[in-house]
Amino acid sequence: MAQVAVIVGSDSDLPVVKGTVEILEEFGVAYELTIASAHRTPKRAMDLAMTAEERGVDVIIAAAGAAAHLPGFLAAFTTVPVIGLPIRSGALEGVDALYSMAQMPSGIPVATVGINNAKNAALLAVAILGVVDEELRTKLKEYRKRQACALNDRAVHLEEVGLRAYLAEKEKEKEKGG
Ligand code: RP5
Repeated sequence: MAQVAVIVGSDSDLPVVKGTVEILEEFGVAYELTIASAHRTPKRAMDLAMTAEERGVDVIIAAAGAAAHLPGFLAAFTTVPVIGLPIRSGALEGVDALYSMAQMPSGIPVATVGINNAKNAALLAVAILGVVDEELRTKLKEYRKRQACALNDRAVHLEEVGLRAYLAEKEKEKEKGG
């Protein structure tokens, strides 16, 4: 059974959501991934939200761009926590989606991460699941330790080689696609 339901408003959101799914897989979180739109397929979106609890879903991640009503729409039909992932798209480049999610009227909250911040949506889901799942909580603490070590290593290296050499190395890495 899926612990997390990842729902995207359109298949055009999938390249961004790949980053969410990768983190969920890294943590061994069971997830389901599907497409439903608050505007184009509202009945399908409503059904997914209404049955989330009985499907065993503990967190919903809803990704959408433009006037993105999907997370708020889903949240209206379930008490399962909803994380909104605003997708960068269209003339306003995701600011519209960010506001649509973060500025939910009082009473039905949507936890909102940054525009295209697919990774944070998954990490927040893991943290929520970790409230009652000790193994997951431990994995999250280890993940953060690894992250901190990597940053400390970079700081030591910067101090050793100096700004110009450091930036040149980064540039080379970028060229190599690293
Ligand atoms: C939203 O509109 C979707 O979530 C997507 O981000 C955006 C554009 O959708 P498409 O026109 O690419 O299907 O509903």
